[in-house]
Amino acid sequence: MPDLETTLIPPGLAERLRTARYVAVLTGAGISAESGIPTFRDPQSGLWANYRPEDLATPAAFRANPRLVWEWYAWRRAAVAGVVPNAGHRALVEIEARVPHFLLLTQNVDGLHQAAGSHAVVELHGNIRRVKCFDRGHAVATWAEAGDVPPLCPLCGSPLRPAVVWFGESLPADALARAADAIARCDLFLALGTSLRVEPAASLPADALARGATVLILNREVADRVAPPLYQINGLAGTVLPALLEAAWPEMAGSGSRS
Ligand code: BV8
Repeated sequence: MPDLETTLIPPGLAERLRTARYVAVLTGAGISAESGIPTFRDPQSGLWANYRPEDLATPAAFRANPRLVWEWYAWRRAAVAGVVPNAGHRALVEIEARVPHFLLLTQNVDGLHQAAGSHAVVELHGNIRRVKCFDRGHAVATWAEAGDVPPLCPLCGSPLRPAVVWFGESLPADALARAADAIARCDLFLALGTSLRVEPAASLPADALARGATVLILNREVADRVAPPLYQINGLAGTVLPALLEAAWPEMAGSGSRS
């Protein structure tokens, strides 16, 4: 008798994954939620309860109040430093190992996919653990915590900022090119833990569908739907992805993929 979680997975979807030639994945904050990182839809806590991320993650916010924006990112870096990947991240590592071609496009800036062992990762919106200077983009690996806030670039003296893509900033050209190539070539596209509200990433699942790929949208807000080539599952990534892995490759059952 299949257990509840494997019944979560429509049979056609498991077969599509097992026989997929090229799997492209788009992840959002929801895949890190079970590691303890609040999503952008979650209300911010503590000091930041009165701020909306989209009001802080902009060049204008940084120009207006560099200290406030720097300290918000310092708070988020500290929050990310203490967390580990979850079963959802690990399931994607297993899928990458089992399909001929795989590319993971993430909107997340927490580095947890790489920490879990994913290799083919494109950080569409950068990485909060990396820092650069505001004026010239000089990468800076270490800075003095005491002293100027934000710290200043040792090369050009401009204030340091997180190496992430802010609202109103263009995504890196190479990231966009790799995303476009994945859309053109994939036969299965998984949109996982994202509200699909932020462009241009939000359009990727529809683009993949239009090009003939099978698409899964998994988050906590869609209605369950089995309408091949579109599948929607309302569920927890940390539960559904290990179940999808085991439904596609039953030999995985009991391998601890769900722990
Ligand atoms: C740009 C880094 C060109 C910073 C981020 C049309 C075309 C192009 C641009 C636009 C356009 N329309 C509007 C724009 C402008 C803007 C935009 O999209 N605005 C939105 C608000 C409408 N886009 C841009 O500015 C982009 N730049 O296009 O350049 C340009 C240049 C100049 C002028 C115009 C255009 C840059 C966008 C990147 C912004 N940077 N992050 C930082 O982190 O501080 S965005 C940030 O927010 C994230 O990276 C992510 O992308 C987004 C949050 O989305 P999600 O990850 O989906 O998270 P969310 O909380 O929304 O949802 C969580 C989901 O998980 C939910 O569905 C929930 O149900 C689910 N969930 C929760 N728990 C679980 C779960 N699912 C499964 N399991 C669970 N356990």
